[in-house]
Amino acid sequence: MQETAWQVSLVLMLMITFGVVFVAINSGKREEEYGPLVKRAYSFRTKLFWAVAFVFFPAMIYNLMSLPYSPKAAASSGPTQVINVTGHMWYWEMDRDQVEPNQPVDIRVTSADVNHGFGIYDPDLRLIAQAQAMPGYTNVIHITFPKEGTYRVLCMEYCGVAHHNMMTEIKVGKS
Ligand SMILES: [Cu+2]
Repeated sequence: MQETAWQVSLVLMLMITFGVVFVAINSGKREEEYGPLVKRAYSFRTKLFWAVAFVFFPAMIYNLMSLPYSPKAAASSGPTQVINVTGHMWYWEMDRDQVEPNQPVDIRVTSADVNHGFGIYDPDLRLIAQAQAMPGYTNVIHITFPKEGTYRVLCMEYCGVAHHNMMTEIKVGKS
């Protein structure tokens, strides 16, 4: 009985050994077969990277160019007009909403409660300036409005359920 168990065990162990050796040899072969395939895939990935870079880099530059990094220095003269702005949930409080065109304006932006975003859009609804409205701190926007018209102010920082209602206007024109 013991003799039989030993022989069966030996046969099973040999089968497992052959199995392991078979797999080891085969997987080595497979690696060789996959080598060129992997190389091709990697070179495709490299090409794809450069194709994407060449397409998206100019597109990114083009898109970022229209952002108002610094309001264009328009010809301005005369005294600086000051608008004091306080953001509240959910409205803008401004001590004036009308300014002269082609005269410098300082917009002093703060908040009474949470962070808001004070974004000014020109009559064509292009963002021309923005500042963070922060409680306990005043950010100042130096700007000169070149065109007469109604400029819209929208909140650019999500500040609660009625965030979308935080709109107001600045009228640029002779008083
Ligand atoms: Cu908001």
